[in-house]
Amino acid sequence: MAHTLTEKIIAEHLVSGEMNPGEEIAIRIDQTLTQDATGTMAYLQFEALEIPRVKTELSVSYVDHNTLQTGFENADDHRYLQTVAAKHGVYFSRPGNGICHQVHLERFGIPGKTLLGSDSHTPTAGGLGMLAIGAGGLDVAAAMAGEPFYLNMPEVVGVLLTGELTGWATAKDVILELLRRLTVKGGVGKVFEYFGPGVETLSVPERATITNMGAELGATSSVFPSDQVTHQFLLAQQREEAFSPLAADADAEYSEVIELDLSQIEPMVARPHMPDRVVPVRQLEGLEVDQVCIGSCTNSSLKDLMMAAAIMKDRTVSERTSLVISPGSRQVEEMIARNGALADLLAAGARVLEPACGPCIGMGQAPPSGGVSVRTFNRNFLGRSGTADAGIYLTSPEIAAVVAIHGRFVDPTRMFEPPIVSLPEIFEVDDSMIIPPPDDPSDVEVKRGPNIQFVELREDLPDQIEATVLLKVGDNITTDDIMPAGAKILPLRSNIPAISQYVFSGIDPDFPDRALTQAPGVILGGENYGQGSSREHAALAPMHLGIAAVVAESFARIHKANLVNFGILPLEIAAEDYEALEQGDRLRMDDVRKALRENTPVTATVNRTGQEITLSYDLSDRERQILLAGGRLNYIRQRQS
Ligand code: MIC
Ligand code: SF4
Repeated sequence: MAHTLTEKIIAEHLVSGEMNPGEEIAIRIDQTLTQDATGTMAYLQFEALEIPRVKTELSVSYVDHNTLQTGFENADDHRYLQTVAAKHGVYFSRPGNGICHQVHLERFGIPGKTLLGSDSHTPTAGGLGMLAIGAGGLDVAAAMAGEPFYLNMPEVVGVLLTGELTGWATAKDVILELLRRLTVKGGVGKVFEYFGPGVETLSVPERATITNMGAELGATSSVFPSDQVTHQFLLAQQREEAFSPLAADADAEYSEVIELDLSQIEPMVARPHMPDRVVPVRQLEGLEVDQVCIGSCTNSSLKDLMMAAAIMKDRTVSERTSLVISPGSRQVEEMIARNGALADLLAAGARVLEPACGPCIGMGQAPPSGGVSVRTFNRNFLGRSGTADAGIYLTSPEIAAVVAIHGRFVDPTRMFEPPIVSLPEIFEVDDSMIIPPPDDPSDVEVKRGPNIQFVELREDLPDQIEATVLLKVGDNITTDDIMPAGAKILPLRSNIPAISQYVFSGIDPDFPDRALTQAPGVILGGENYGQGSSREHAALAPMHLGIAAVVAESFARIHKANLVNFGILPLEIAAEDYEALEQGDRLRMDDVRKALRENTPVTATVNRTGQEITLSYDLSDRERQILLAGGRLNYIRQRQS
C-alpha cells in the first residue's frame, strides 16, 4: 500500500496503537529539545523520574527565551539548566547561541527522525523532513526517560505546491495564505505534508518558515520531503552524513489535498490580534508604523537577514519607526557580521539584539501605547508584545524592511524589484557554544537557585466535585491569555506559586485570588481553548489555584494534553449549554471517577437553574487513568511501585 511520508515515519517509530486517524498511538522519540522557559520544569520533572541518563539518541537544552537578566532568576535558571544537562547526558546550547528551532535545524536535525520539543514551534524541523512535534515539558521529560510519546494518529493533509514564488512573495506568504484559508483551528488533529513540483523551489529555511507557522494552524506537525535541496542544506552545514532521501509514495492518499500555486501568492500580512487575520499587504498601504522587528524562529535565517540588509543598504530607517533585528542563531549573526550585511543594517539605523526570542515573547522592545508594530514573527496575540493596546502585524522580512524605510505600509510590488542575494555553499560552523555532556557526570553538581521550586502534586481525582465557574471566556483563548509571558512574568517559570498570581492577568486580574478563595474552580471556554504555545504553566498554575476542570466547546491539542498531565479535567460542553452558563454558577458533578472508569460522560447539575448538563470528553484509556491518578507524575509513580 502507498504511504504518505508522515505515515512512513510514524510506522517506523510506532510503539503501540493502530494508525487510524483519531486513535491514540505511541511513537518512539529519537531526539528532544527544550528551551529555558519550559525547560526548568521539564528537567525538574525528569529528575523526579530518577533516571540517571537520557535514553534518547540526542537531547538538547537551549537557552533562548529568558535572556534578559534583570534579576538573579533567569541567570539561576541558566545555571540550573547547564548543570542538570551535564548531569543527565543532555547537550547544552548556551545563551547567545540562538533560538532553539533555528539552531536545531542547522546543527542537529536529521531527516526521518522524530523530535519532541517543549515548545510549540518544534515542527520547524519538519522543513528538514523530520516528524517534529511540540509538547508540554512533562511529555518531553518522559520522552527523555525513554517513554514513548502518545498522540492521536493525525489525519495527513497533502499540500500540493505547484509553480514558483515570484517578485516579493516569500515562504512567509505561503503559510499566511494557508492561515487565511484555514484559520487558527484549521489544522487541529492534522499533519500538513507538502508535496508536488513546487517543493524543490523552496530552500530548507524557507520550508522551515512554513512548517514553523503550521503551529498557528493548530496542526500537530508539518513536514517536507527530504530531497536534493535538503542534501545541499546539510552539505552547507557540513553535516552531509545526516542526509537521506525521503518522500511520500507517488500514489499516497491524503485525507484532503490543498492546492497552492506558488506563482499566485502575493505579499501578505496578518493583522492584530490573530495570525489568521490575513490580507494582502496592498490593502494596508499607508498605515503608519512605529516599530519593525525582524527575527524569531519563523524568519531569521541567513537569507532572511541578508534580504533585509540588501533592502536597507544605503537607506535609513524612517524617523517615525524603530527597527529591531534579532538574528536566529549565532551562525547567522556571525555570517552577516563577516559578509557586511550586519554593517549595512547598522548603517541604516537598526538596533541589533542578541540571537534569541527577544521581542517575540515580550522580552523587551515593547511598542509604544496604541502602537503599530510590524514583525516577522508568528504570533500577534493581544498583549503578547508587552503593550496591552499595541497592534502587531505579521509579515515577511522583505516587507518588514520596506516598511521600516518608509515608516508606513507600502506594497513594493509595482515600485521596484526585490534584491537578489547569493548564499555561500558552505556555512560557518562553530559549535563551541554547544557543550556536550561529559561521559562521566559523577563530579557534576546540579545548582539550584532560590527561585527554583519543585511543583506540588495533586491527590487522586475525587468522586464528587462541586466547583464554581470562576471565569467565562470566548473562542480561541490562547495560552498567552491564560498564562502571560513577557519580561516580568517569564522569570517566574520555575516558581509555580509565584507565577500563578498572573493567571489570566490580562483578562481578569482578580482571577488568582478568586480561584484560591473559592477553590475548587472551573474555567468555562469556547472553541479551541488553549491554542498557541506548549507552556505547561497554563495548566500547572491553574492546578496550583485549585482548578478542577476546564469546560470548553473544544480544546487545542497540546494544552489538552497538559491539562491531563496535571490532573485537570478537560470536559467538552455543547454550544447551547455554554451559552446558558454564567460566571459564578456552581456545578455539582457526581460519580466522576465511575464515569471516567467507564468512559461515559460526566453529568453536572447547575445550582442556579437546577438543570443537568452533559459534559463529554475525548480521552484515551491511558489519559483517563492519568486523570484518575491526579496527574501523570502520580500515574508514572503508581505504575513503578
Ligand atoms: C511561544 O512562542 O509562545 C513560546 C514562548 O515559545 C512558547 C513556549 C513557552 O511559553 O515557553 C511555545 O511556543 O510553546
Ligand atoms: Fe521564541 Fe517566538 Fe519562536 Fe516562541 S515563537 S520559540 S518565543 S522566537
